[in-house]
Amino acid sequence: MPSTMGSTSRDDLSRAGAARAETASGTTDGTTTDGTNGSTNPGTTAAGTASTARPGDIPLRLLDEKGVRHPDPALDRWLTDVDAGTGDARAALLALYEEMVVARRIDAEATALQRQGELALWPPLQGQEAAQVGSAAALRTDDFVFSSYREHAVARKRGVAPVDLLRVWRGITASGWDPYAVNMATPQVIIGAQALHGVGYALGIQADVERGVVEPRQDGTDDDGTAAVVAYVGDGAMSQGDVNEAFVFAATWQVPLVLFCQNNQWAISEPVTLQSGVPLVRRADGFGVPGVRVDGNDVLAVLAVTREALHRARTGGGPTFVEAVTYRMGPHTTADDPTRYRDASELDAWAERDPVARLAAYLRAGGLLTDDDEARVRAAADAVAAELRAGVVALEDPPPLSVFDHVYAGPHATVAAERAEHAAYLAGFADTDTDITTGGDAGQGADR
Ligand SMILES: Cc1ncc(C[n+]2csc(CCOP(=O)(O)OP(=O)(O)O)c2C)c(N)n1
Ligand SMILES: [Mg+2]
Repeated sequence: MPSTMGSTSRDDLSRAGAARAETASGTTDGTTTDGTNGSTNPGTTAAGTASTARPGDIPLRLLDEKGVRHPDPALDRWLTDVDAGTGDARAALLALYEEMVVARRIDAEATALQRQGELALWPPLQGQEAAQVGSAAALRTDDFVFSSYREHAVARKRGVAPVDLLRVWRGITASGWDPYAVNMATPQVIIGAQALHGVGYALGIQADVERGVVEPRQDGTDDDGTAAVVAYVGDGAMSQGDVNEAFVFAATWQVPLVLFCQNNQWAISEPVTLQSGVPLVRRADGFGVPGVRVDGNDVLAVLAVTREALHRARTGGGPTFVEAVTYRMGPHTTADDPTRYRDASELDAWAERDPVARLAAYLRAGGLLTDDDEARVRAAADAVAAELRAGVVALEDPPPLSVFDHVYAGPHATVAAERAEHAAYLAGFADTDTDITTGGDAGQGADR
């Protein structure tokens, strides 16, 4: 069928999306440009500028862009541990801060490693630290996470070693870690597929509980109930069939799932406004799934809404959709040049909302982050980066033929033929190289 959409009309469409965002809500995150919603949540302030704006369109927020904490009883109720004013509360806040700083440092180191030829590719997370650390901090160890390829801070919080985060990006393995060791699946690159995987796992949790295989936890805390699943998707994934099907199944079966969308404003070079003229959170309503829009650069608000959503999931309340409004400050991947499609002014505007600086400002104002603390956190981040670098450059290339090892669980004639063909090809280099033709275990190795 002939294409009806040439490159010119695609460009026009992108511009139309951007223009629509400008007129609809002032900025691409649905907040107003005059800052009127910068400090308070719906119910205590005017809605956005769009005539069609609804209260739920304004992202819930506890820390404003200057790091000033604003009360919100509905959210504060989920933060009694970090709000307690005790030594433990301070330690918990500092731990969140350290996680975010370390995540950014790992990201910078991985980007440098890619530039130096040590990694094939890297998808940076810079700007999304609060969305990832805040949501991951709400999880129990027996919960299960399905993510895309950008959730490095979530993976770290689950216990994935930094070097394991990078294995797959070095191109030496088809995976990176044992999912069952950390209750997090390895990164999913098929956009949105992990939403369905999440629903399936959540159905399994439900079935285990119904059959008495697993007892829901009953400690008398807000964390009580069954295990739950968090599936992370991007804004671009929201237009995938898989995600929409996941919504339908999740709502039908009322599974213990949090579908957590990091709306980082871009799907590679396509702005979110191109695929939706209204906030993504409104889509949840159409599936009968409760939706909440949160400032994804506010780690406290993210922690609170994720805890509430997980509580609902654990206690039979079914799925929740979270739209965390954030921003991808770097390129889509190291193979991308975002200056080709977005203005520097946009990045500047979002830099004002930097999630790490925002939490630091809050902590400093309360005397919870001293110069010594900052130095310690930075040193810890540098140490992780140094260990990461040393670990990555020491990773050995796998034997070339091992690429055929795990295509199927058992022997397969086509794979065997391809393996033999490639072995013959490699044998052609035998006199120019040391023996690169050996290796692999012909099907059943333990390569990760
Ligand atoms: C099914 C499918 N279609 C297309 C792609 C190519 N692709 C890779 S990343 C990407 C954009 C995804 O954007 P978003 O969901 O917003 O996630 P982000 O990269 O911003 O974290 C696309 C279209 C893919 N990997 N899978
Ligand atoms: Mg995106």
